[in-house]
Amino acid sequence: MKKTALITGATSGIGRATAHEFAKHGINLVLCGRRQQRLDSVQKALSRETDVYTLNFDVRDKDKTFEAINSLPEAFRDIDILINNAGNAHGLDPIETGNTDDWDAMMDINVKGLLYVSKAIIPRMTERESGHIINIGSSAGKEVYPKGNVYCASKHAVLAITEGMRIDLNSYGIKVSAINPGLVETEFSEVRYKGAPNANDTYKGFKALQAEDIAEVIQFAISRPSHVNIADVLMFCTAQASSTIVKKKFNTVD
Ligand code: NDP
Ligand code: 8X3
Repeated sequence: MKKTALITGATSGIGRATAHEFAKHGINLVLCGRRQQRLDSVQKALSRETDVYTLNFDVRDKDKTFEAINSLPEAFRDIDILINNAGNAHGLDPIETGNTDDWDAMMDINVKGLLYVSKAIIPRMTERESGHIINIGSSAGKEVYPKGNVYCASKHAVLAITEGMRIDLNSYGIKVSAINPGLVETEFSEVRYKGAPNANDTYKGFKALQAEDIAEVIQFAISRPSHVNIADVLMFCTAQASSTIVKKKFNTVD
């Protein structure tokens, strides 16, 4: 029987690449995001390969999140795979000058949004005693770097929540995994730097991970036999050794 995956943040970057990867493997898709045109175009591209349903909601809005997920038609209601991916960094400022709206956005989206989506999906997984939840953390969930403060905190929280989920859902046979990438070339930097013209300089001078690299690892994790859980993965591009050590062509340490 075909499996169904719900992916948050499927309009861009890692989420969209995962949707493409899953479609290749015939997995039915529920694609979530706020940008309807993007959802429509991903749906159009993938509908030739699999069944696709889209949900437009902001994960910060608890009621809308539950409303959207509870509105899924019967054919998409049983989610086998949940990819909690929606999230971003907002700003890169030292703590003393940090912007409280940025802090709210990161905690509300990356942490509370992930919890709301999970809360809406988990009951049908526990009922069926099966499912796989993959939380997209970050290397920022494993180490803290200068000016990373609140983003790092949000991703440390994602890691703690992942471990808590794995413990609490253990008796139901539900797999819980964290995939934690380092630098991935997506719209992430545009969002972090609020569309500044040099936002994409982040990825200059080295070959960053691509969204497809992460999607392939996610596909690997969800395709393991039922007795195998890939619990935690830290992924870097070859040029990256840690959050602060990146070998760049003209500039070895940033
Ligand atoms: P992108 O900016 O390319 O994608 C972010 C996605 O999240 C978009 O689809 C966006 O959709 C969605 N999203 C953002 N805010 C909300 C919201 N309030 N409600 C619903 N959806 C939202 O970035 P990435 O693909 O790189 O990021 C995906 C995940 O990977 C994030 O959790 C990020 O922290 C993590 N990550 C990224 C790394 C990187 O270097 N790029 C490294 C490590 C982890 P829309 O705007 O349509 O709502
Ligand atoms: C995104 C990677 O290094 O910008 O999570 O925190 S980093």
